[in-house]
Amino acid sequence: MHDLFSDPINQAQTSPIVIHHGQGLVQIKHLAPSQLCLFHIQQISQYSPFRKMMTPMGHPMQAMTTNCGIYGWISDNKGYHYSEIDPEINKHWTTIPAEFLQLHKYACELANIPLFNPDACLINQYQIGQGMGLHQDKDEMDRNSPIISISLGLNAIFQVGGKSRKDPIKEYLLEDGDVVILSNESRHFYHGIKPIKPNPLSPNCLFRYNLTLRKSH
Ligand code: MD6
Ligand code: FE
Repeated sequence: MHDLFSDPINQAQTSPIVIHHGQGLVQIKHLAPSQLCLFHIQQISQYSPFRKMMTPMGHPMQAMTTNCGIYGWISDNKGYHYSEIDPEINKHWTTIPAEFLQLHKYACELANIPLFNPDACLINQYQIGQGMGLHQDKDEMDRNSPIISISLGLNAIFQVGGKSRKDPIKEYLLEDGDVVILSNESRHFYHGIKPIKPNPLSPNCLFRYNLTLRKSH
């Protein structure tokens, strides 16, 4: 079958590099075809627009978010949870594009982790200067299922600590097209994104996007 990743031209451009950082944290460099992913994000955000969620403490999150999949991650007066309905439009979220699922499958194979079926894809959009505070992802019913994350656009510094907020933090550079997998122990680690910096060599690149493919139920 012809697909994105069996195309020799595409493979020659991307030639992914798998880096095992330990404790189930895997980074795959140059995996995602960025233009195609950005096209899908644009389509998804025309249906379910990017919006600012509130934290349970009542503060707005810095990044804007939307979702695709059976479930979407939202925050409202009930706190953080997954919902089948996008409350902005009162409709189901749109489906996860086939190419995201293909990318997810390929990333699981390369990282040698068991394949799972994502039912939720959270999309974050960061402007320059915005970041995300240290947090653990624990709103999923199956908290042991890995999370696959795809970085697009501007670079980010990904901070990863441990199971306690006080644990020492390591920093990893995430570039356009990089995939990160949090599995095993690292699935439960605190992590965050430092404020995004502009790229002086690409002054027209104004955003970073992050897709996370999850099994929420
Ligand atoms: C981001 N990522 O990269 C934020 N969570 O913008 C996350 O919060 C994240 O990259 C769980 C698993 C992987 C991640
Ligand atoms: Fe997270």
